[in-house]
Formats: sequence, structure tokens, C-alpha cells
Amino acid sequence: MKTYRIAAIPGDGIGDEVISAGVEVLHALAAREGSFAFDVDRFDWGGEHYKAHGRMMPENGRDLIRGHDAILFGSAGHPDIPDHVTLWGLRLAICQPFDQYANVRPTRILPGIVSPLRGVAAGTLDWVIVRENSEGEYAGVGGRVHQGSPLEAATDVSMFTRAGVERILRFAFRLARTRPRKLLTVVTKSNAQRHAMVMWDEIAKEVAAEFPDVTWDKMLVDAMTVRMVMKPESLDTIVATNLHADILSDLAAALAGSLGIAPTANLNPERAFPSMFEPIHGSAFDITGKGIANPIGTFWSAVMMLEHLGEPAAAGRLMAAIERVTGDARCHTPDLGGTARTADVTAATIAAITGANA
Ligand code: NAD
Ligand code: K
Ligand code: MN
Repeated sequence: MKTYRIAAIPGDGIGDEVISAGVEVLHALAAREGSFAFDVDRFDWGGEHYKAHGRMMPENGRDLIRGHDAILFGSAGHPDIPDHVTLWGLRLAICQPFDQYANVRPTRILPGIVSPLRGVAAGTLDWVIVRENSEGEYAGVGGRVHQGSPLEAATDVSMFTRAGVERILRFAFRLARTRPRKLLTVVTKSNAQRHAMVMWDEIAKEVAAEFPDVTWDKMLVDAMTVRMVMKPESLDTIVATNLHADILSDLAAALAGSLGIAPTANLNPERAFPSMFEPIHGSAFDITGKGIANPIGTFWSAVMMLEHLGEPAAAGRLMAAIERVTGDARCHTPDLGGTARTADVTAATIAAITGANA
């Protein structure tokens, strides 16, 4: 029997609650499928590790997870530690060296979920946002001088390489091609940002020539927020820079009902390194430890992980279980206006997987 080695990194805040639920669901799914198993190694890295050792993860942390088939990640972000320290010390310390340059974020209105957008029901909003995940605004280039003096200045340089832009655009066109509508929107801000964003537009045109079967258009990011709200049905696959797509995908998650539902895959498409799967949300300090975090974002991320591992049947079974659970208002956590707890949603999902409530 095949055994997949998974590195589970809950991180901070509600990370532990949702990742524990996700691991429980994965084991139940493997038992139901019978053709594979999961060997899950848990790594308690994050804010508490930082407090004890001065680092978010051990110096050899990446070596400990390099050989795993996939990484399941919760959240980096601790109330006592600056966000840039936790983010760069853990999530980006994995994503960037592992060259997980394609961040993929599907958005759909799941059964039983009500969009805050008037008249948008299940099936009418179906997007995949592709976020450039290795450079751009989050390249880490920049600096701060004369701190504390009136001359203080700081820069965060958005650094884009032709190779980096080409590979993410090619990835997005390839993904768009697999979707029924074969539609791609390339998002930039090339009116104001006249160097890198103009290069994006030019490369988009070049790469588009390789994909004559894909219909594509381009949008400025500010106008894109309007289109997402006013004409959601006009969009399908979307590609944008690290920062722009970070923002657009939170908006997309909210339009699909809750940040608690949305999944992410951080892919190294060449498979030279493990890819990482995580809910799009963060540590959610306001609900940490209350047992009410919505675990659906983690479960859906697990679906993406199963697809990546080459287990489409299991991925389909888990997605069907998720849709069955969201379709039942008794399984809605408070972010969806319900009273269910994380444990209730987890139990209902496992029951839907095993057929216990069929
Ligand atoms: P957040 O996603 O943690 O929370 C935003 C809001 O959404 C909160 O009201 C929260 O309660 C709600 N929410 C989020 N996930 C939920 C879930 N599963 N169920 C129910 N409600 C949920 O964003 P934030 O408040 O901006 O950030 C908090 C911390 O998380 C910060 O330290 C930030 O840096 C970090 N963060 C980490 C990641 C990551 O690791 N990928 C992503 C975003 C934020
Ligand atoms: K996360
Ligand atoms: Mn984000």
C-alpha cells in the first residue's frame, strides 16, 4: 500500500485547531479509500518556538521536510511577535527556498453558502486566482535607513524577473486551458507602475501566442475589484502579482461567503521540492482556542493536496463530503452565521466520507 509522508505545520492561532481537524479527516479518508495511507509528521514551529529559541523554525527545518510528499500548513502569526518576523521566519522561509512559485486559489460558492453579493448563487461564481508567489512585491528587497531621525526612509522594491513572470504566466495559461471556459484575465497596474508592470503586459502578450485556444484579457487591479463585485460571472482564471493577488484572493474568499472556507496550494510545479497546502486565512486571534474556527478552508486545501499527490478519486470524495457538509446549515460555524463548532464540522465531514450518514 502506498504511504504518503505529510509534514503538518500548524503554526499559530487557530492553525492547530484546523490542521488537527484536517489530519483527522485525511486519516478517515485514507481508511475509506483503502489504497493508500498517510504518515503525518507534526512540526510545532511558530511563535512559541520563536519565544523559546529565537527562530520560528529550527535552522535545519527545511531539511526535515524536504523529503515529504507534501506540507500541510496552518498559519504564521502570533499576537506577541511582529507579523513580518513570523511571516518571513516561517511561511516565506518555506515557500521561497522551495520555489513554490505558483500559488493557486480557487473560489466557488459552495452549496448552502450565501454570498454577500446580491443574486450570486452556487455555480455563478467559479474562479481560480493564480498568485505569483516567489518575487514581486514580496521579494524582500529594500531597506530602512536613519531610523528614528527626521531623515528616516524605507523601501520595499518590487522585483520582477523575466523568467519569474514568464513561468507564472505560462502556468496560468496552462491552467486556464484545463478549465471549461478557457478564459484568463491578466491583472497588473501598468498605468502607474511603468516598468515591471509594463514588462508583465508585454510578456503576457508573448506567452498568449503559445495558447491560441485560451481567450485572455487584461485588467488594472483597481478596476478588477469592481469587476469581481459587479460582474463576477465574467471571470474565470485570474493571474496577478504576489501583492495584488494576495488582496484579490481575500476579496474573492469573502465574496464566496467566508475567509474560513478558502483554500490555497503553494506549488512547485517542477516537483523539485514539496508543495505546501494551507487555508488562505491567518491565525484569527479573535477566535483562537474557542473551538469555532471553520476547518473547511483546510479541508479544501487537503483536496488540492490529494490532486497534487495524484489521488483524484480521493480528492473528489473529500470535495463531495465538503459540499454535503456546507449544504447543511447545522454544520455552519459562526463565520457563516451558524453555531456549529470545529469538531461538529469535522465529524460531519468524516461521516460524509465514510457514508455513515448516507
Ligand atoms: P485572519 O485571516 O487571521 O483573520 C481575519 C478575520 O477572519 C478574523 O475576524 C478571523 O476571525 C476570521 N477568520 C479567519 N479564518 C477563519 C476561520 N477558519 N474560521 C472563522 N473565522 C475565520 O487575518 P488577520 O487578522 O489579518 O491576521 C491575523 C494573523 O495571521 C496575523 O499575524 C497575520 O500576519 C497572520 N496571517 C497569516 C497568514 C498565513 O500564514 N498564510 C495569512 C494571513 C494572515
Ligand atoms: K494560512
Ligand atoms: Mn493573504
